[in-house]
Amino acid sequence: MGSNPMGLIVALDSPDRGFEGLVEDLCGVVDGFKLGLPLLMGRGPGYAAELRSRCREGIWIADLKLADIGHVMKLTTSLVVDHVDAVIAHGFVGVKGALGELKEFLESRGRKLIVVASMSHPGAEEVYDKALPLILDAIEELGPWGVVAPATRPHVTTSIRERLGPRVAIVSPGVGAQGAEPGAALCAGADYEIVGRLIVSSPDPRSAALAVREAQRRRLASCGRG
Ligand code: O7M
Repeated sequence: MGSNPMGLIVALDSPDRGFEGLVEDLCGVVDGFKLGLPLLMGRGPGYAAELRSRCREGIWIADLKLADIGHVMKLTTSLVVDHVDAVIAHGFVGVKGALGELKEFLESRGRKLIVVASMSHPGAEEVYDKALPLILDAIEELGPWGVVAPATRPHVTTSIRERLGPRVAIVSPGVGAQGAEPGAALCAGADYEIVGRLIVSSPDPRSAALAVREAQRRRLASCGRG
Protein backbone atom coordinates (compact mmCIF):
# COMPACT_ATOMS: atom_id res chain seq x y z
CA MET A 1 0.00 0.00 0.00
CA GLY A 2 1.06 3.60 0.21
CA SER A 3 1.60 3.46 -3.57
CA ASN A 4 -1.56 5.46 -4.03
CA PRO A 5 -1.33 8.23 -1.43
CA MET A 6 -4.19 10.22 -2.99
CA GLY A 7 -6.91 7.58 -2.86
CA LEU A 8 -10.51 8.75 -2.97
CA ILE A 9 -13.50 6.43 -2.57
CA VAL A 10 -17.04 7.79 -2.80
CA ALA A 11 -19.71 6.52 -0.40
CA LEU A 12 -23.13 5.90 -1.93
CA ASP A 13 -25.67 5.47 0.88
CA SER A 14 -29.12 6.93 0.08
CA PRO A 15 -31.70 4.18 -0.53
CA ASP A 16 -34.04 6.32 -2.61
CA ARG A 17 -31.67 7.86 -5.09
CA GLY A 18 -30.56 6.53 -8.46
CA PHE A 19 -26.76 6.76 -8.61
CA GLU A 20 -26.26 5.64 -12.24
CA GLY A 21 -25.53 9.13 -13.60
CA LEU A 22 -23.29 10.05 -10.69
CA VAL A 23 -21.22 6.87 -11.10
CA GLU A 24 -20.77 7.62 -14.80
CA ASP A 25 -19.76 11.22 -14.00
CA LEU A 26 -17.21 10.15 -11.36
CA CYS A 27 -15.81 7.15 -13.24
CA GLY A 28 -12.09 7.71 -13.74
CA VAL A 29 -12.13 10.74 -11.42
CA VAL A 30 -12.24 8.71 -8.18
CA ASP A 31 -10.62 5.43 -7.13
CA GLY A 32 -13.74 3.53 -6.25
CA PHE A 33 -17.21 3.39 -4.76
CA LYS A 34 -18.45 2.12 -1.41
CA LEU A 35 -22.06 0.92 -1.40
CA GLY A 36 -23.77 1.40 1.97
CA LEU A 37 -26.31 -0.82 3.67
CA PRO A 38 -29.25 1.59 3.16
CA LEU A 39 -28.59 1.58 -0.58
CA LEU A 40 -28.14 -2.19 -0.84
CA MET A 41 -31.23 -2.87 1.28
CA GLY A 42 -33.33 -0.27 -0.48
CA ARG A 43 -32.38 -1.21 -4.02
CA GLY A 44 -31.42 -4.84 -3.52
CA PRO A 45 -27.94 -6.40 -3.84
CA GLY A 46 -28.33 -6.63 -7.64
CA TYR A 47 -28.14 -2.83 -7.78
CA ALA A 48 -24.41 -3.20 -7.15
CA ALA A 49 -24.13 -4.99 -10.51
CA GLU A 50 -26.25 -2.32 -12.20
CA LEU A 51 -24.03 0.48 -10.88
CA ARG A 52 -20.83 -1.39 -11.65
CA SER A 53 -21.90 -1.82 -15.27
CA ARG A 54 -21.64 2.01 -15.45
CA CYS A 55 -17.99 2.04 -14.36
CA ARG A 56 -15.64 -0.92 -14.65
CA GLU A 57 -12.75 1.00 -13.05
CA GLY A 58 -11.67 1.32 -9.44
CA ILE A 59 -12.48 -0.69 -6.36
CA TRP A 60 -16.11 -1.53 -5.56
CA ILE A 61 -16.83 -2.14 -1.88
CA ALA A 62 -19.98 -3.50 -0.21
CA ASP A 63 -20.13 -1.82 3.20
CA LEU A 64 -22.19 -4.48 4.96
CA LYS A 65 -20.54 -3.75 8.34
CA LEU A 66 -20.98 -7.41 9.20
CA ALA A 67 -20.89 -8.48 12.86
CA ASP A 68 -22.12 -12.07 13.19
CA ILE A 69 -20.96 -15.66 13.27
CA GLY A 70 -19.00 -16.72 10.20
CA HIS A 71 -21.83 -18.86 8.80
CA VAL A 72 -24.26 -15.93 8.73
CA MET A 73 -21.68 -13.39 7.51
CA LYS A 74 -20.97 -15.72 4.57
CA LEU A 75 -24.70 -16.03 3.78
CA THR A 76 -25.09 -12.25 3.77
CA THR A 77 -21.94 -11.75 1.72
CA SER A 78 -22.99 -14.37 -0.84
CA LEU A 79 -25.82 -12.04 -1.93
CA VAL A 80 -23.40 -9.42 -3.22
CA VAL A 81 -20.00 -11.11 -3.57
CA ASP A 82 -20.20 -11.50 -7.36
CA HIS A 83 -20.73 -7.77 -7.86
CA VAL A 84 -17.98 -6.21 -5.71
CA ASP A 85 -14.24 -6.45 -5.03
CA ALA A 86 -14.36 -6.13 -1.26
CA VAL A 87 -16.67 -6.48 1.73
CA ILE A 88 -16.49 -4.67 5.10
CA ALA A 89 -16.96 -6.39 8.47
CA HIS A 90 -16.53 -5.26 12.08
CA GLY A 91 -13.35 -6.29 13.86
CA PHE A 92 -14.77 -6.90 17.35
CA VAL A 93 -16.35 -10.26 16.44
CA GLY A 94 -12.90 -11.86 16.40
CA VAL A 95 -11.21 -14.36 14.12
CA LYS A 96 -12.28 -17.88 15.14
CA GLY A 97 -15.71 -18.86 13.87
CA ALA A 98 -16.20 -15.37 12.48
CA LEU A 99 -13.73 -13.20 10.52
CA GLY A 100 -11.45 -16.17 9.74
CA GLU A 101 -14.31 -17.99 7.99
CA LEU A 102 -15.40 -14.85 6.20
CA LYS A 103 -11.90 -14.13 4.93
CA GLU A 104 -11.52 -17.70 3.65
CA PHE A 105 -14.86 -17.44 1.84
CA LEU A 106 -13.98 -14.08 0.27
CA GLU A 107 -10.53 -15.22 -0.81
CA SER A 108 -12.01 -18.37 -2.38
CA ARG A 109 -14.05 -15.97 -4.55
CA GLY A 110 -11.09 -13.71 -5.28
CA ARG A 111 -12.48 -10.93 -3.08
CA LYS A 112 -10.96 -8.75 -0.35
CA LEU A 113 -11.89 -8.34 3.30
CA ILE A 114 -11.82 -4.92 4.96
CA VAL A 115 -12.16 -4.85 8.75
CA VAL A 116 -13.32 -1.91 10.88
CA ALA A 117 -10.56 -1.12 13.36
CA SER A 118 -12.12 2.09 14.67
CA MET A 119 -14.85 4.54 13.71
CA SER A 120 -15.24 8.23 12.93
CA HIS A 121 -18.13 9.32 15.18
CA PRO A 122 -17.64 10.80 18.70
CA GLY A 123 -19.06 7.67 20.38
CA ALA A 124 -16.12 5.66 19.08
CA GLU A 125 -14.22 7.00 22.08
CA GLU A 126 -16.68 5.28 24.43
CA VAL A 127 -15.99 1.72 23.30
CA TYR A 128 -13.94 1.43 20.11
CA ASP A 129 -10.88 3.31 21.33
CA LYS A 130 -10.78 1.26 24.52
CA ALA A 131 -11.04 -2.00 22.58
CA LEU A 132 -8.58 -0.94 19.87
CA PRO A 133 -5.56 -2.93 21.13
CA LEU A 134 -7.65 -6.13 21.19
CA ILE A 135 -9.19 -5.43 17.79
CA LEU A 136 -5.72 -4.83 16.34
CA ASP A 137 -4.55 -8.13 17.82
CA ALA A 138 -7.38 -9.86 15.92
CA ILE A 139 -6.60 -7.93 12.73
CA GLU A 140 -2.90 -8.85 12.94
CA GLU A 141 -3.79 -12.51 13.32
CA LEU A 142 -6.31 -12.32 10.47
CA GLY A 143 -4.27 -10.37 7.92
CA PRO A 144 -7.11 -8.72 5.94
CA TRP A 145 -6.51 -6.70 2.78
CA GLY A 146 -7.66 -3.51 4.47
CA VAL A 147 -8.88 -1.80 7.62
CA VAL A 148 -11.14 1.18 8.37
CA ALA A 149 -9.69 3.98 10.51
CA PRO A 150 -11.15 7.42 11.29
CA ALA A 151 -10.27 10.58 9.35
CA THR A 152 -11.88 12.60 12.16
CA ARG A 153 -9.29 11.34 14.67
CA PRO A 154 -6.02 11.21 12.72
CA HIS A 155 -3.93 10.21 15.75
CA VAL A 156 -5.95 6.96 15.89
CA THR A 157 -5.28 6.34 12.20
CA THR A 158 -1.57 6.99 12.74
CA SER A 159 -1.44 4.55 15.66
CA ILE A 160 -3.21 1.90 13.55
CA ARG A 161 -0.70 2.41 10.71
CA GLU A 162 2.22 2.18 13.14
CA ARG A 163 0.87 -1.00 14.69
CA LEU A 164 -0.10 -2.80 11.42
CA GLY A 165 2.75 -1.62 9.21
CA PRO A 166 2.77 -0.71 5.51
CA ARG A 167 1.18 -3.81 3.96
CA VAL A 168 -2.45 -3.25 4.92
CA ALA A 169 -4.64 -0.73 3.08
CA ILE A 170 -6.20 1.88 5.36
CA VAL A 171 -9.50 3.39 4.24
CA SER A 172 -10.60 6.42 6.19
CA PRO A 173 -14.11 7.92 6.45
CA GLY A 174 -15.20 11.18 8.06
CA VAL A 175 -14.02 13.71 5.47
CA GLY A 176 -16.34 16.64 4.73
CA ALA A 177 -19.73 16.22 6.42
CA GLN A 178 -18.18 14.80 9.60
CA GLY A 179 -15.55 17.51 9.81
CA ALA A 180 -12.21 16.10 8.67
CA GLU A 181 -10.41 18.00 5.92
CA PRO A 182 -9.43 16.25 2.70
CA GLY A 183 -5.91 14.88 2.94
CA ALA A 184 -5.70 14.87 6.75
CA ALA A 185 -6.17 11.10 7.00
CA LEU A 186 -3.74 10.52 4.11
CA CYS A 187 -1.14 12.52 6.02
CA ALA A 188 -1.94 10.38 9.07
CA GLY A 189 -1.13 7.19 7.15
CA ALA A 190 -4.33 6.23 5.28
CA ASP A 191 -4.30 5.09 1.64
CA TYR A 192 -7.86 6.09 0.77
CA GLU A 193 -10.28 8.67 2.09
CA ILE A 194 -13.97 7.81 1.94
CA VAL A 195 -16.17 10.78 1.08
CA GLY A 196 -19.96 10.68 0.95
CA ARG A 197 -22.16 13.74 1.32
CA LEU A 198 -19.51 16.34 0.46
CA ILE A 199 -19.50 14.88 -3.06
CA VAL A 200 -22.83 13.11 -3.58
CA SER A 201 -24.96 15.96 -2.14
CA SER A 202 -23.18 18.56 -4.25
CA PRO A 203 -25.09 19.99 -7.22
CA ASP A 204 -21.98 19.15 -9.28
CA PRO A 205 -20.46 15.94 -7.87
CA ARG A 206 -17.71 15.75 -10.50
CA SER A 207 -16.42 19.25 -9.67
CA ALA A 208 -16.74 18.46 -5.95
CA ALA A 209 -14.66 15.29 -6.39
CA LEU A 210 -12.02 17.16 -8.38
CA ALA A 211 -11.91 19.81 -5.62
CA VAL A 212 -11.41 17.10 -2.99
CA ARG A 213 -8.56 15.66 -5.05
CA GLU A 214 -6.93 19.07 -5.33
CA ALA A 215 -7.32 19.65 -1.57
CA GLN A 216 -5.80 16.22 -0.90
CA ARG A 217 -2.86 17.06 -3.15
CA ARG A 218 -2.20 20.36 -1.36
CA ARG A 219 -2.49 18.78 2.08
CA LEU A 220 -0.17 15.92 1.13
CA ALA A 221 2.41 18.36 -0.19
CA SER A 222 2.29 20.25 3.11
CA CYS A 223 2.81 17.12 5.22
CA GLY A 224 5.58 15.79 2.98
CA ARG A 225 3.75 12.70 1.73
CA GLY A 226 2.84 14.15 -1.67
O1 O7M B 1 -18.89 11.44 4.09
P1 O7M B 1 -20.15 11.03 4.80
O2 O7M B 1 -20.14 11.41 6.24
O3 O7M B 1 -21.39 11.45 4.08
O4 O7M B 1 -20.20 9.43 4.74
C1 O7M B 1 -19.29 8.66 5.44
C2 O7M B 1 -19.35 7.23 4.96
O5 O7M B 1 -18.36 6.49 5.66
C3 O7M B 1 -20.67 6.52 5.22
O6 O7M B 1 -20.90 5.62 4.17
C4 O7M B 1 -20.45 5.79 6.53
O7 O7M B 1 -21.17 4.57 6.60
C5 O7M B 1 -18.95 5.46 6.41
N1 O7M B 1 -18.25 5.33 7.71
C6 O7M B 1 -18.24 6.37 8.61
O8 O7M B 1 -18.78 7.45 8.36
N2 O7M B 1 -17.60 6.20 9.81
C7 O7M B 1 -16.97 5.06 10.17
O9 O7M B 1 -16.41 4.99 11.23
C8 O7M B 1 -16.96 4.01 9.25
C9 O7M B 1 -17.56 4.17 8.01
C10 O7M B 1 -17.33 3.14 7.06
O10 O7M B 1 -17.22 3.29 5.88
O11 O7M B 1 -17.15 1.94 7.60
C11 O7M B 1 -16.76 0.93 6.79
